Amino acid sequence: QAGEAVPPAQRSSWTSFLKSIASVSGDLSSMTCPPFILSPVSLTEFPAYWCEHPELFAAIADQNTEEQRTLAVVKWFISTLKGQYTSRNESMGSEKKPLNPVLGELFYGKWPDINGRGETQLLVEQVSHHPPITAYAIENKSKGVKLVGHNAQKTSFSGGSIIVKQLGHATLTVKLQSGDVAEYLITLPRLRIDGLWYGAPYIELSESSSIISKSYVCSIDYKGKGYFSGKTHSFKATLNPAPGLGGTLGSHVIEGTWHTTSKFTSGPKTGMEFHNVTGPKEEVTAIGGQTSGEMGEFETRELWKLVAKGIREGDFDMASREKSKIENDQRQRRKDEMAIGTKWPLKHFDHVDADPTYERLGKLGKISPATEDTYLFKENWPPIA
Ligand code: CLR
Repeated sequence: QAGEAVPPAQRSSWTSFLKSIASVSGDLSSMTCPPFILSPVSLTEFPAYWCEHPELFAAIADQNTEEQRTLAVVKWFISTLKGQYTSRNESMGSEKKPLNPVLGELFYGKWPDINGRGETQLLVEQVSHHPPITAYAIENKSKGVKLVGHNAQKTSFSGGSIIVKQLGHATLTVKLQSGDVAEYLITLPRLRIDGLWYGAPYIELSESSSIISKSYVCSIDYKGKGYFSGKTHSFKATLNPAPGLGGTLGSHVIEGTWHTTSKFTSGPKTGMEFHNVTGPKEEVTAIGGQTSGEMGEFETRELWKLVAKGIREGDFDMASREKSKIENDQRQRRKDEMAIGTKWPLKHFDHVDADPTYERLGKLGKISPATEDTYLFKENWPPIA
């Protein structure tokens, strides 16, 4: 039945929300939703999903060959998907609408050094509001592993589902003992948000994404539960040596479900387990970016404190009052900037129209578009880490 999972008092507003998303496509972030579907977490916290297995991120540095390193990168990547795409269902019962970050919103965090894996730092900045774009950097300095990326979404509505095309990409770099730097270009899968009719949205991944370095092209295909066969959250990763490198490097195929386990199904390791995320994950520890160690007014958990409290405690009047205050303040700031002809300065990133790493590696994997803009990290970590 329609709206089965929706509190009865919110059913009609849920139905009108569904009708409106069918007509407004492009950007869902600023649409008004009934309270039951609101999450108290801002999208600036999402990049932390990239490192909920800090030991796998660190392990990328500990490999001896390019083949092993590539497998370690793919294993870390696949192991992040469960958190990225199913964790709200686990923590809140369904996918929810995150808080829409304001321009300049910041989130800092870290994962501690345990068992010699080194400390990993996280920095996130909302670099655009219309459209919403989030940039992030994650670095384990002692291991020399760093991920820098940005993402935005383009949404449309099809067959009762929301289709989310992820825009943006990430680059993972690893400092090698030889002094060289290995680079991996990471693109992102497409999402389908199903279960809307019932008021219990969840994500399925579709189509494909890539991980490309100068030695390997890894293409990952995603499939959900089909009408005839197939399991939810299935994937198949195919790793092939980059053009011209065949013969020296091996090919591998890995299959499984990204929220549980997978194994090698072709290549020298056939039959061996690849990834396993049935165990615990490590959530990020949020830290303040001020010299004092405190959180500034634009840091996510400080900025949204009262809105989040309202949503968590069911005080939606307070939530919407506090949200309006933030939005009005933003409008005023933009007006003032217009009046004096200035622009909000980004703190940690510089926008560039083309990303040479994307162009160079993207060509090896024949990905489209051939070029993309990007946000270069200024390497200015906050004083407290
Ligand atoms: C953000 C980048 C992360 C992966 C990720 C996971 C969930 C996505 C989110 C991204 C973007 C915003 C998103 C969300 C799921 C629902 C939400 C698409 C891609 C939309 C804006 C809210 C839709 C509202 C319904 C749930 C009613 O690495």
